Amino acid sequence: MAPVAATSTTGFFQVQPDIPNQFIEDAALNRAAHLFLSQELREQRSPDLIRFADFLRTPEVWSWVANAEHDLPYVSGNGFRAFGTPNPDPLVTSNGWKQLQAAGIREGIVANGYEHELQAYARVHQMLKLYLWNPASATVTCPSAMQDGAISVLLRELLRKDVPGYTADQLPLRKKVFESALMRLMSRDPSYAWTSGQWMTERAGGSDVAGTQTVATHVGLGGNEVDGNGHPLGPWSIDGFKWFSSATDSGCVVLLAKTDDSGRLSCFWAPTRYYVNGVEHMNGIRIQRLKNKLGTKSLPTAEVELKNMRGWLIGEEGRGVVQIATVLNITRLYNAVSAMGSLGRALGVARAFARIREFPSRKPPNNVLRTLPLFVKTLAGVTLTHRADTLFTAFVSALVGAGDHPGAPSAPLVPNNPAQVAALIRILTPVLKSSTAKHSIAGVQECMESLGGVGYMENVENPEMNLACQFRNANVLAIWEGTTDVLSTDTVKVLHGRGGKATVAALDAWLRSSLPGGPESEEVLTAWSRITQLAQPQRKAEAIARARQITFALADIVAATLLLADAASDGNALALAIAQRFVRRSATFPGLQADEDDWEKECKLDAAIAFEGEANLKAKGKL
Ligand code: MFK
Repeated sequence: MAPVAATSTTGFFQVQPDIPNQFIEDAALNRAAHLFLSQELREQRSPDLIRFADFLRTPEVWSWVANAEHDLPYVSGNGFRAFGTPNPDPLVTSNGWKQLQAAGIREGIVANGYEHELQAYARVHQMLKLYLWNPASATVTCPSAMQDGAISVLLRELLRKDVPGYTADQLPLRKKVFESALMRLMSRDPSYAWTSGQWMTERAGGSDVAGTQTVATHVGLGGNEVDGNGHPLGPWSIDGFKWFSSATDSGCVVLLAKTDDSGRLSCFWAPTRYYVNGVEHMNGIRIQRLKNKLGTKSLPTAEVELKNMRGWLIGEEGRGVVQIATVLNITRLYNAVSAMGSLGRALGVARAFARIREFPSRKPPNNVLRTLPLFVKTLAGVTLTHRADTLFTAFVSALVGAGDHPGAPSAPLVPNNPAQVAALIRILTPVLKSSTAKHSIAGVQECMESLGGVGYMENVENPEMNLACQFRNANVLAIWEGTTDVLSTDTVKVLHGRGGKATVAALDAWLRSSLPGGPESEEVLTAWSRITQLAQPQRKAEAIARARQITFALADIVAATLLLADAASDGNALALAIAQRFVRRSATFPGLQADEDDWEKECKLDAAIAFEGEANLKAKGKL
C-alpha cells in the first residue's frame, strides 16, 4: 500500500493526557501524610484533600491561571490620571489573579496553619493543601506565604511582655491594631482578608540588608487617618525605596528600616492603605514600576517609594533582622512546599503523558512511552529525589506545628522537647529551602523535557500541561527568600554560632533516635560525623567556604533518615527499596555501593518507583 500523507486534520494525533487527581496519585505526598498525620486525621481530612485536588483539575481553575498569565499586572497611567494628578492606587491585576487569590483564601491555605482543632498537626495538613495548590495558583502563594509570616510575627509580638519603644497609652491601641490585623490575615472570607508583603530588598542589596536606606522616624500618633480596621495609623513615619516588593496588592506589609545612624535595623508593620472620611489612600506608597521577570509574571512585584508611610515598630528597636527572620522562616517553608508541589505536579504530567504517548513505529504493548526503560529510569531518578524532599518538607512542617503548639501531641518523628524542636527548625529551614529549590528546578526541567517539544511550549490552550511556565516560575525558588549561597552560609553560621553546640546535639539526638538501624543507617551516621567535624570552631573559615557542600550533605542526611524511618514505620517493601537506593546512590554516602548489578531488576525497580501511585488510582477506580 502506498503511504498516506498527513494533512492538518488527518493522520496521527496524540491523545491528550488526562492528569489524574494529584492527591490520589502522588505517592510521595501520600507517604508524607502517612508519616506525619495520625491515622484518624488522615481519614478525617483525605476526602477534603481529594475534593480540593479535583477542584484543581477543573477548567475553571485553569482558565483563571491562563488569564493571570496572559493579563499581566500593570500600573495604570504609570501612576497618573488623565489630567496629570497622581493616581493613589494604580495597580491593576487580572480577574484570574483575583479569583485565584479568593480561592486560596476560601480554602484556608493560610488559615489552615492556625486551625485550632488540629493543634501541632495543623502545619502538616496546611502543607498537604499548599502542595496541591501551588502549581495551579499562578503564584498567589507568594502573598499567602508573607501573610502567614506576618501572622507569625504579630502573634509573637502580642505574646511579648516587655514592649519598649511605646508610651503606656499607645500599648492598648497597638494591641487592638495587631489583633484586628490578625483577624483579617487569618480570615477565610476573600472580601475581608488581607495578604501581606515583606519588604526588605533595596538597591544596595537583597541578601546583605545592612545597606538599607529606609529610615523610620518616631512622630507619635495623631491625625484623622485610620487603617482599614478604623484604628489610627502607627507612630512611626517611614521613608525610603524598596527595590523588589512582592505582592504590592497586599493589605499590609512587614518591612525593615533604620531608626538612627547605628547601622542597626528595626522591623515595622504597616497597613498599605488608610482612610479619611471613608476615602481610601495609599499609606505613603508610590509604585515606581513593576518588575519584568523570567517567571512569576502574574505576581505584581514592584519598585516602591515610601514617603511618610505610617507604621508600628515590631520587637526591639535595632533587632529588626531577628524579627523579620520569623517571617523568613515561614516563607522559606512555603518555598519548599511550593517547590515540591510544582515538581509533584510536573511528575504527574510526565506520568500521564508517558501512559498514553504512542510510537506509531512500534507494536503494542511496547508502543507507549512508559515501556521505554531509559525514559522510566530518568523519571524514577526525579521521583526518588522528590520523594526524599517531600518527606523532608513534611518533617519541617511538622516541626513548625510542634513549635507553634509546644507540649501538644505530634507525629512520632517530632521530638517532644521544645528546645530541640526550635534548634531543628532553625538549622533545617535554610537547608530545606535551598536543597528543595535546586531539586525542583532541575526536576521540573526534566519533566518538561520528557514531553519533548510540547513540553517547551507555553500550551496556553491547555494550561494544566504548561510545564514551561512551571519551569520559569520554579527558577525564582532558588533566588527569593535568600539565594543558595546565602542560605548555605546561614546554615554554617548556625552551626558555628552561639547555639551551634546545642544545634549539633539536637540533630545528633534526632538522627540516633530516628534511624532504624542497618548498614544504611550506619552510613548516614558516618556522613553526619564528617559534618560535625566541620562544625568545630577552628574549621569555621573552611566551613563557610564549603557551605553548599555542608548544606546539601545535611539535606541528604535528613532525607535519608526520613526515608529509612518511613520504610520502617510500616514495613513497606518499596519504601525500603527507595530508601536503600537513595543512600546507595548519593555521593554523600560513599561507603555503600549500589547493589543493582542486575540491570533488568534495576529497571523493574525504576518502574515501581516512577509509577507507584498508579496502584492507588486503580484501587479508587480512577485509572
Ligand atoms: C511560594 C513561596 C513564596 C515565598 C515568598 C516569596 C516572597 C519574596 C519576597 C522576598 O524575596 S523578600 C527578600 C528575601 N530576602 C532574604 O531572604 C534575605 C536573605 N538574607 C539573609 O537571609 C540573611 O541571612 C539575613 C538578612 C537574614 C541576616 O544576615 P545578616 O545581616 O548578616 O545578619 P546575621 O548576623 O546573619 O543575623 C542577625 C541576627 O538574626 C542573628 O541573631 P543574633 O543577633 O541574636 O546573633 C541571627 O541568628 C538572626 N537570624 C538570621 N537569620 C535568622 C535568624 N534568626 C532566626 N531565623 C533566621 N532565619
